[in-house]
Amino acid sequence: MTDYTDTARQILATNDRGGYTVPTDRLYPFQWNWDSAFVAMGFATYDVPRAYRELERLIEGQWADGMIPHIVFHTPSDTYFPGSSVWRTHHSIPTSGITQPPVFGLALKRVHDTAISQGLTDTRRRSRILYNAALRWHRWWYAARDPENTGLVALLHPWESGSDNSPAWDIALARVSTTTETTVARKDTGHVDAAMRPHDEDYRRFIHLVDTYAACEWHPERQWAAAPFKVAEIQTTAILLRSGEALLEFAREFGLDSDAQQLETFNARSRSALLAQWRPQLRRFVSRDLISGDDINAPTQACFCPLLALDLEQTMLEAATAEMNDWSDGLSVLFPSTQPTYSGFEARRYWRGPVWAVINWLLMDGLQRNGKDAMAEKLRRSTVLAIETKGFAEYFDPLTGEGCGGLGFSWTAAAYLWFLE
Ligand code: 2M8
Repeated sequence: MTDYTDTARQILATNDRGGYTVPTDRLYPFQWNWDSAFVAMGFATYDVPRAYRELERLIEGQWADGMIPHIVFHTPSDTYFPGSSVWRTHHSIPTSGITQPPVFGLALKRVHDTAISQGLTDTRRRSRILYNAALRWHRWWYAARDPENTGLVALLHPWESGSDNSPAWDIALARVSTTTETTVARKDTGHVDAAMRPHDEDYRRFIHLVDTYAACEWHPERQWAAAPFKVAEIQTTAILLRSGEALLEFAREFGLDSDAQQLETFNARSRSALLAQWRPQLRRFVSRDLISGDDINAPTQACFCPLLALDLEQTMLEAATAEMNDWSDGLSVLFPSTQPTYSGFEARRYWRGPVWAVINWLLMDGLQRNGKDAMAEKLRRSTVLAIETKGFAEYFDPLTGEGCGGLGFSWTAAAYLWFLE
């Protein structure tokens, strides 16, 4: 065990708020959905019961309709905007009203498999409760966010992608009004350099969307009808499908035939829908703007996330990995969240170029699935080196390798622990 493994564990311990982990102190003082899924996999490398606990605390916030919200506000804090009063969700445990990428099913499977291999007691019971929650959430995704059964699930808010201000949303988000009845009192720029964060105008649009959906009382059908931002998204769909595969394995293990049948239908539909988003001339996958009906051609990391859940035929695989190699040329750290030669690329501004350890985790998984082990290893080494040189930053500048955003960051620590396994 290296010193950095100890440091990574120490970061998770410091960010522990009683069975759940905040992404980092002050900047993000609550429980975030996909952060916790990654954190659970990090905990699984040395403390499986704590890994279960992370997921159990997250589903305390699950809604009656199955949605697992993107933030659970377990304990009040005034260091973050937008806090629970802005969301107006009126949920018994305060939560936000939108969701985040469903890494949960995938994380649960890894925690479960580790627990089984260690012969831990109570594993099946704990996994079964979490499986039920995950399945309800997947049903919500397909009912609420793909009402026409296309196989691609849609996002109604950029925050649902986890890649908040990605250039992928530039065109769709520009249509959203900047007017809002809420006072936009940002706290993030008091914690980190404003030049690394989304612009004020983005925030006004983010909050306009919150106002719009709060006015729909967070009812999925009313939101679908009112949404001024609606993107059928490939990264989220790929994650949903990958987690759907994990849930299908659970359903079979638990002997739940009708669940298994339903999951097979969900998975098959998403698999063919994702494949249809491949664009050979671009050598990548694309999302679709459901309001304009157009492909979203902005080159971002999401374009390669379908590898996570698809077994690509050779020509596609070679084309996608050649494209990934082109983007990586001359960088200090891989893999950039936007193609460095693209006009919208910004090396340090949040999701517009920087490297995120958890995205590398997903890309590595997809590359390994498709037999591209050497490339996966390149990503792994690059991430580990960046962390060992610059610390457990929220993300990294791909040009200089500099650590940016919040420090002592939970998902970077979790990724490091997983990468060193
Ligand atoms: C960032 O997003 C939040 C809003 O959800 C924010 O900027 O306030 C994103 O990086 C997101 O992917 C992440 O889950 C969250 C907490 O780490 O921070």
